[in-house]
Amino acid sequence: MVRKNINFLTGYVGLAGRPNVGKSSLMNQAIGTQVSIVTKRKQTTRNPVLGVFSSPDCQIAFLDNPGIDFKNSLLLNKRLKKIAFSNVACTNINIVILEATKLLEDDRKILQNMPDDIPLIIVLNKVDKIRTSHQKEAMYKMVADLERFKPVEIIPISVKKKFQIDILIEKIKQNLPFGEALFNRTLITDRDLKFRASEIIRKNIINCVGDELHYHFAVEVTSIKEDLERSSLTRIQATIYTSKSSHKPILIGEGGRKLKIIRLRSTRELKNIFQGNVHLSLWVKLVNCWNKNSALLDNMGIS
Ligand SMILES: Nc1nc2c(ncn2[C@@H]2O[C@H](COP(=O)(O)OP(=O)(O)OP(=O)(O)O)[C@@H](O)[C@H]2O)c(=O)[nH]1
Ligand SMILES: [Mg+2]
Repeated sequence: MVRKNINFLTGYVGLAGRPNVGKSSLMNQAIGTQVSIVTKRKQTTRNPVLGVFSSPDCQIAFLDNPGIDFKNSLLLNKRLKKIAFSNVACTNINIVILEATKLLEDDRKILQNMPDDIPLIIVLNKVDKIRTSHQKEAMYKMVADLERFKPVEIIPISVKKKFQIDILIEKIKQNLPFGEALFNRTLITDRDLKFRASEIIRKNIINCVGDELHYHFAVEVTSIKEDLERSSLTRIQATIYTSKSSHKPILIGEGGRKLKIIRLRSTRELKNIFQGNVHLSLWVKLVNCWNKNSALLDNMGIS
């Protein structure tokens, strides 16, 4: 018989919601470091990312998921939706994140599709955007409307202002089962350095290019090697896949200027992860319709 540790609370918490509502921001804030990339563009998260919060009396394993978009019919998007829903089917608690300023049809659909047998917390993020009494009233109406999804809690928060994150953690703890820690208490994510490096590069590309490119590129780190001659130098090689030849010059920029900015910004962040100097080489490669190519999506772990 497996004995439960009655002094320790532990479990998986799934994060679900439309793209751009702040799922990754919330997880990073809760665990106190950036393990999942955040940008102002939709569908930043493509692969689920585990982020572990550990304290003396509990361990919460957050599962950050891709944003769920019911309208986009691209193969990439269909896979992201499937990944997100399958990940919230095997958790101890789920959190659906909404924006406090609006409740959209997709929010309702997501709530309707959440598993009935797993406790649900609804979080209304970005309350810092609520300024007028009219907006406040609309949010109260929204809360009343959301009661029919039978959440165990509805909590307004602002990740940006760090408002009520501690209360959310307390509510999560109240709904967690007793048990032994799931992971070593020093672990913050199960994602390897290749994945984390490719995500940092992807974030810096998203921030440097316009919306027209956002859904049309992917990053693969092909090699990470320690330099044997120069200690504390890591050499990283990565390929940026793009689906249209017209996108290549946009990514590279005049005289390679854009790619240089991406490389410099990424290198700065990679130094923190690799705790030393980093030399990053980037290549841009044309792969027609990579986001409709099931073999390539499989390779990137989006299956
Ligand atoms: N004003 C405000 N902005 C926020 C807050 N939380 C997150 N954001 C911003 O919302 C944007 C999207 O945040 P993400 O954390 O990437 O959202 P996401 O839900 O993970 O998005 P996908 O990965 O695309 O599904 C970023 O620009 C964040 O800085 C908040 O509390 N207030
Ligand atoms: Mg995200």
